[in-house]
Amino acid sequence: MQKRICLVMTLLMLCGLAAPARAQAAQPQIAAGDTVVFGSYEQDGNPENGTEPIQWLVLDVRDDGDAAGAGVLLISQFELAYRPMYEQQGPATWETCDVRPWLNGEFFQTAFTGQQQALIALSPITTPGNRDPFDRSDETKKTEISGGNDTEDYVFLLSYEEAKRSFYFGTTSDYSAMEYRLTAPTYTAAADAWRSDSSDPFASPDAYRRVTRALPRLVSRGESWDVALPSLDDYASFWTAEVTLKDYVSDTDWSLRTPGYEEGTFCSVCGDGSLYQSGRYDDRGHFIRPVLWLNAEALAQDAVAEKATPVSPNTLPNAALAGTWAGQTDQGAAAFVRFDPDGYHMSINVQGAGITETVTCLYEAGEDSIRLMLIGYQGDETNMTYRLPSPDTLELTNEGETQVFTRVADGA
Ligand SMILES: [Ca+2]
Repeated sequence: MQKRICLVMTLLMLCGLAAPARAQAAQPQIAAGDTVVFGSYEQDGNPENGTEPIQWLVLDVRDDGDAAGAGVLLISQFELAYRPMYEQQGPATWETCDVRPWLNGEFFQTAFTGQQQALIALSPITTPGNRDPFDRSDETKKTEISGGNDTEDYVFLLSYEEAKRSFYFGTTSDYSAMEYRLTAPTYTAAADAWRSDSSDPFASPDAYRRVTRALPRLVSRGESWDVALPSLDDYASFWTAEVTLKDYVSDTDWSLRTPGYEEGTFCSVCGDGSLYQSGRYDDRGHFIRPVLWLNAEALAQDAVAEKATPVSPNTLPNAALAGTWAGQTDQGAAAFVRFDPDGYHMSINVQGAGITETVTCLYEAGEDSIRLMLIGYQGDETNMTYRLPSPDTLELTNEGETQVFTRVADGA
């Protein structure tokens, strides 16, 4: 509790996650954190209604100033499949595992049209090795588990290092990064995992949808796509609902291509977004989130790939709250808080007194109240009241303590 109050009463600025609020230029602007719709794959458990469009999260943007080299790094928002990394017991690396030929063969052929395939880069892939940092044996006897030979792949899995660094989206908080790694299997993938373990019928699509409502989801607008962001209640439901994803899928780890501490094991990302570095062998299955570099040209053609527009579940009852506000922490550090005009994203930035930290939050504002959920704190929330005694002054009151902030230019 102390930590939460401290983070809130210290403040911040940053537009961190707020990429969606960025001004639109003539060409579609893409930034890490955006959502892209590209390709399609069976996801809703009903093959008769065809495949469903794939929702991708942008992890990185490469702008080489030359259209041929420009591209966006995409990871599927949801886990699209449940497959063993390799079926036979024995040493395997990314190069020799079973998921690699599946991603670059059946998945590549099924999920993308020929036109789409032509816009996916053939990426040079290097997989770093791994070694148990807690190995107590003599330094000279420690052996690194090899990541295997370099490969070239259209579709691949993230390495441990890529997963660790790719999900910050402008924050400096490891908790925020963890949170952005949250995912869930599609209904189809979850049902596959369920059937590998049980002969009982799996949850209904509606019941399953309720336990995955914490995740942003595509909504068709006819000619274009929106991505509906979860409300704070929906977001908290990932941990706090009476029935959660864990009641249907006990283990939602998604696999990485980096070896674990033993040959034939692979690192993964756990259901709570933390990284599992020691790896495990499992011939039953792991959830798969495909990754690829998409040529930037693809986004200029709506029929090939499209950026989805994020839609906030909130409105802002007092527009004057939006913007960046400067104050001070108890320790004298500069603190900035930024409320985005979408009534949803908020960030806190503290600089000084030995602290440099940017964290992102979700918020809901009423006429004089603010409900704040720190991303990465498993649905914990803080409630405060606010006053705007002048257009340039903001008073925030939390547990009887009031702090005063002054408006500054965005990005100051
Ligand atoms: Ca379907």
